[in-house]
Amino acid sequence: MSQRWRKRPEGSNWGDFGPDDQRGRLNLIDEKKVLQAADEIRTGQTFCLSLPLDYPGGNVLSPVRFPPRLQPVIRNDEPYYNYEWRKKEERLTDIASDDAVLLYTQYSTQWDALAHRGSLFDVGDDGNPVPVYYNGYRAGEDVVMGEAGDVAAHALGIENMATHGVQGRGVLVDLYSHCGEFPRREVGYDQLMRIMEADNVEVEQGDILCLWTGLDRMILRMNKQPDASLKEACAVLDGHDKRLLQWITDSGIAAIASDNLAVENVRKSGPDCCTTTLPLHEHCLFKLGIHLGELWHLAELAEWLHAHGRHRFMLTAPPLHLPGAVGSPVMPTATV
Ligand code: UVW
Repeated sequence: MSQRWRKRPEGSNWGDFGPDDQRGRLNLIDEKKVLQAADEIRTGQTFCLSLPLDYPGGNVLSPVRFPPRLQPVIRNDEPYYNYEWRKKEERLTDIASDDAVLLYTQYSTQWDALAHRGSLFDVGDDGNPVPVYYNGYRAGEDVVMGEAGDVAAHALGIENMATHGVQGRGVLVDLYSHCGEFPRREVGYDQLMRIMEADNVEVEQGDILCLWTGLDRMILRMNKQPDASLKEACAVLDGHDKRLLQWITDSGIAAIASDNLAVENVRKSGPDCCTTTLPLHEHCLFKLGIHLGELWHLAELAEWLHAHGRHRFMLTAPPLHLPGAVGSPVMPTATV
């Protein structure tokens, strides 16, 4: 029993990786797993699994997240951009530019930190649910917003991923070839197992599961002017399927990434019986410490793997080492 909780959520693994664990299932990516990943390198070819970070473009997918905005650094009261140093001293030929960026950490290709989604839960076992995150870390104490609107996750921030390195074995499941673009299919346990069996895909403990749905190609095709059809396109996992959630628990997957918006379907509300809008997020981020990667660019890798009869690869995907952030852009690289 930890000081942070007397009772843990049903189906959670809180405490299994230590009372103060902040890395969750990333703990399953150990030296042995990295060597297994290295075994998957046969040609040395690499794939960039990030969209350009100004994609998808606009705000169709999420009205509250905006494309990155670059601006010049101000130096001596003027923009330090294409700056001609001869303004200071006639003899100098230097030209210099320096920029700053307003970056919504979850606008484009990203990881969700474990501080991204929590739940009201009765950790004290006294009938009083309180807002907590994975392993009982507290909203307001560990994940805080100051009066000036300054925010920081002092626990479970993205730095816990960054310092791990997030290098391991990726396993790609090609949902696109089975589900297409329209209509959107919600893939539950039965269909996922059928697809993996048909394609001979095996997932082992400590693997990072990558689900290619084809949404990345649609996003790129729309050339930063996406329309609302994106919200109804390509496969998503069915987070309400309890057998699927149980499989995620039993499989020992270290993390899940997809090229879609949220790995699972995003609905305004779920069935009446359900107390969360995003049950797969709750299961992964809150209960099991499984990080979720979203809006990755998997298309070229998926096609290459298909052409070569493979599913596994070395995946290197550390987020920005940005202490206290609850999400981060990521530039994942696959090596085959
Ligand atoms: C959604 O955008 C719904 O998911 P996430 O918050 O994980 O990005």
